[in-house]
Amino acid sequence: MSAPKPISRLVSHVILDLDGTLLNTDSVVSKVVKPFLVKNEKTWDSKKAHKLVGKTPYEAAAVVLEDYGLPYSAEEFLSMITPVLSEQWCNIKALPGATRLLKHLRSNGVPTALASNSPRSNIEAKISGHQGWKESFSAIVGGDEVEKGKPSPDIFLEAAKRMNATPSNCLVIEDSLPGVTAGKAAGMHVIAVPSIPKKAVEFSSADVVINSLLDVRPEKWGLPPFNDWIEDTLPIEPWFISGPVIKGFGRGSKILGIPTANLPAENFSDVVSEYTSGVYFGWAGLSTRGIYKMVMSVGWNPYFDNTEKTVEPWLLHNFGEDFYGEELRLAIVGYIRPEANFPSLESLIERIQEDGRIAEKALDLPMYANYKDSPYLRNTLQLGSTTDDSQAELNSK
Ligand code: ADP
Ligand code: RBF
Ligand code: MG
Repeated sequence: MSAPKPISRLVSHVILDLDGTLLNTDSVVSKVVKPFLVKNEKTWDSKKAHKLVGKTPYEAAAVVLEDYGLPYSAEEFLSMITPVLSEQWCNIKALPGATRLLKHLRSNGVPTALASNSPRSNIEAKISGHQGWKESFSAIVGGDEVEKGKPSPDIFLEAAKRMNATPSNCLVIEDSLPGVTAGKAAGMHVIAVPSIPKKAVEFSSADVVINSLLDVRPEKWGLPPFNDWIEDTLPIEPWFISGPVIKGFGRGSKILGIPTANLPAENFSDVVSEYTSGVYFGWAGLSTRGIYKMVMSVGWNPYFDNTEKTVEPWLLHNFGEDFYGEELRLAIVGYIRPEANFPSLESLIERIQEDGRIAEKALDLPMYANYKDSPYLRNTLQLGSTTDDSQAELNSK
């Protein structure tokens, strides 16, 4: 997280972007584009996916066609892809912290608008899949309702106008560079939540850059604070992942004295990509050994500046041996903090030890302890990320 600039933090209204800020639209786009590429004898390259973020459909189409050398015009490509995509609009998952933020703003009477480059009808379809979202907005502005989309300030100015708000009293939350540019051009305060990893410097025009909506601190802007933190932890909608323990960097045990049982991130990229980087905790099941408390980091380890996103669970138990290849199942139930950089190895180690103490203690609270009995943690037959069924089974417990 970058240090916030000194600003007069008094806002009365909030304006939110939709795709990439509240919704994980990218994963749906890649789910649709992937099979299309296969049909055209090409392979989807997840490393190129970030190039589509914040683009209009036409711009994104042009990028895909060029990157993969496809023999279509952007219009032809869009006419083939759009019907398939449209069917998926109501199935896009909320990003971590999105529903929590909307509920908070609504229950505290903070007028909130939705301002998106996508056409109004698509916005309606996309938010229809999320209970309580539509009612959270006092105004919704689509790209087809103004003359120019982001990076032009029009959409944000129109949203402010519809809420009878002064632009300088508005707080914009945006994941894309065009969106941040538009918010600043509108004379508003801007929080950037980049969906493109490791590009925080490019967002320097924003007032503050955060990792995920879980890191929004409304009180910094003169808005009512969240009151759902419990003993330095934030309960989340649990997520479940599993896989064989693979070789990591080998430095956790050696340099930090903190071994992590890495999981193959590509096995559940659909789940992990949604859950942005950060330090989380929960329960870990090892088929032949038992169930243990666990604290983990997801992301790029800023201290080591990794190029690959990794999932690194540290089981709070002394095994005294390696267990590579064993099936590890995780129930992730809470959030602690964003991944950070540290001035020294000692301060990184001290912070991870502190995360361990926080997780150790929090997991005894009934709200987290209950998940220790999740059938998912013991079920060794089912591989990969969970289906909705196993999640429903768990939630009904
Ligand atoms: P690093 O030391 O960087 O995490 P690896 O990920 O390759 O390197 O190896 C660490 C290994 O240590 C894990 O894969 C696991 O087999 C083993 N291990 C032993 N104790 C623990 C523990 N308490 N938590 C996680 N992994 C552990
Ligand atoms: N690495 C970082 O660079 N920044 C962090 O904030 C950070 N937090 C971590 C928190 C926990 C609970 C764990 C287990 C690891 C964390 N690490 C962090 C990752 C650590 O650098 C990694 O496990 C080692 O590099 C071993 O691969
Ligand atoms: Mg490891």
